Amino acid sequence: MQEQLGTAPHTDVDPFSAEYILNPYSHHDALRQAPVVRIEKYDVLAVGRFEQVQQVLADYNTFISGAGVGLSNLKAEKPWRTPSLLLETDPPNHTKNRAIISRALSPASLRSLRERFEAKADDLVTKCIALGEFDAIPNLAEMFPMRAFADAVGVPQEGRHHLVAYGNMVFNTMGPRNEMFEDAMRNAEEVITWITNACRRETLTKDGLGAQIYTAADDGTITEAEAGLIVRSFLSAGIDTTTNAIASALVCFADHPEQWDKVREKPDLVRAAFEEVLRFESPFQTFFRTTSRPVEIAGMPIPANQKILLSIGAANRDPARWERPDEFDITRRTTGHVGFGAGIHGCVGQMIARLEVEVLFKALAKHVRAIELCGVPKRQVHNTLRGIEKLPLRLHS
Ligand code: OVP
Repeated sequence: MQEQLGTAPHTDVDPFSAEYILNPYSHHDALRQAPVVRIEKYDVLAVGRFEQVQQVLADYNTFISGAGVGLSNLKAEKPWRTPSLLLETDPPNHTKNRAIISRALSPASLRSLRERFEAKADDLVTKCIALGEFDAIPNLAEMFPMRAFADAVGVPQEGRHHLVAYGNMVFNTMGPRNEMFEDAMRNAEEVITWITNACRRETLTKDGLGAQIYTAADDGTITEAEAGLIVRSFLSAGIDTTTNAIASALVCFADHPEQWDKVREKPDLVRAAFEEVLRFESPFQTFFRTTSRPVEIAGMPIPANQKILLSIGAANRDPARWERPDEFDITRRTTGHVGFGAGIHGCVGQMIARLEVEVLFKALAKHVRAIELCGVPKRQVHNTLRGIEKLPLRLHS
């Protein structure tokens, strides 16, 4: 008789149910009850402990991205778009493409963006103050990346709202085919047409990050089509993530006015505060890897070709890794949080994300004494992102 090795305990937690999404933190203990758990509803494995999430992210040869980072296996099911040349691919192709986009996002490349971001942040904050009570999602959290980041990439002004819709498509389709998935894809054709056009060399401004990717096509390192797909990654990953990070940061500071006071007194704390926001309310809550071979996680045997859900949100609040994990504290040591992922697929845009948030919140610190919540924020029910749909605020100057 064959002895059964340690098997993953089953859980009926559904990370893609509205109930979970509205309050993921009350379900994370169930995901962290063992190094690996089996989610019955989708018949996938999940890791939520910091140690295992870290381990899976580090071992990119065993836990691959090339079968997609959503629930669906892109090698078995036909994907709705050409897979990303960065997110949904493995070495050696990943390595080559990553080098190209890394160069465009290098510190030297970003240095020249700061002043332009500062002017936009100052202008936007002044306007938001003048609005009195306003919805900070369209007017601030979306508006800033939509101006700062989209200008930096060099995409057309006209139709930029498609960027938010596209982000919703890309991130919601990482989950199961539920209502959120279908809702996000409702207008897919029109959105894809706009995005595809925005990624073309002829459409992009001559001096932006997008145009910089095409220099790799000019020297023959990649094809013209590959350059377009790498530009598409900017537009897929660069808006909704930052938008929801900004929205969460606003809520954190509205809920913790004493910590906003600290930032106002010492605006250089903004960068540390942002890392705590990413730990406390990780925008990219869940994604998947797929095993390329049979492997063990903490002694539990896992077959090849197995989808594994990584709960970034649970790892970033794992009590085994963090003291007072459910407390928002901008003075804590946040080093090692996995809000930007880790390893070879770790967020390639993290420096531009940090720059955007630093500049925006420094402008807020300069002009705004208090961030007042004028109602309960309305959560966005979203398969992957920790999203906010409506955020009634007043900024007191
Ligand atoms: C957060 C990310 C997310 C969504 C799309 C892509 C990347 C892409 O490369 O298309 S990283």
